Amino acid sequence: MKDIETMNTTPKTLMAALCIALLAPLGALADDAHHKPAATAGASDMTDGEVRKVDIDAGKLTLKHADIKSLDMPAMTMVFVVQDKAMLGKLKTGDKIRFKVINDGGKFTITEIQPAP
Ligand SMILES: [Cu+2]
Repeated sequence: MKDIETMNTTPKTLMAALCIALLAPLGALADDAHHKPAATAGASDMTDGEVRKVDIDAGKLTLKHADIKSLDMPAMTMVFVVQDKAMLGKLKTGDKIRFKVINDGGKFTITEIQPAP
């Protein structure tokens, strides 16, 4: 009977291991946000980008952006939602900016925009 008990226990152990494996990257991500290298102190959560399209009515901004470390996203061109449409008022295609973006329930939302230094 020992063998049957072992057989029954193994899948549970496997499931637990899987759950930990699935949760680990999330924990690592959250942890990473608090341990940024000091090299870019002050602007560590800002990402470089170039404006491709401004849609003030929809509150959307198309950016060609550099790696976004906090979201684990490689460089690409994509559309972002802005937290406040007023942020788009002084932007135009071709502008070089630095921005702060959060993942708001799967919606990438820009919370801050600055002119590139
Ligand atoms: Cu992207």
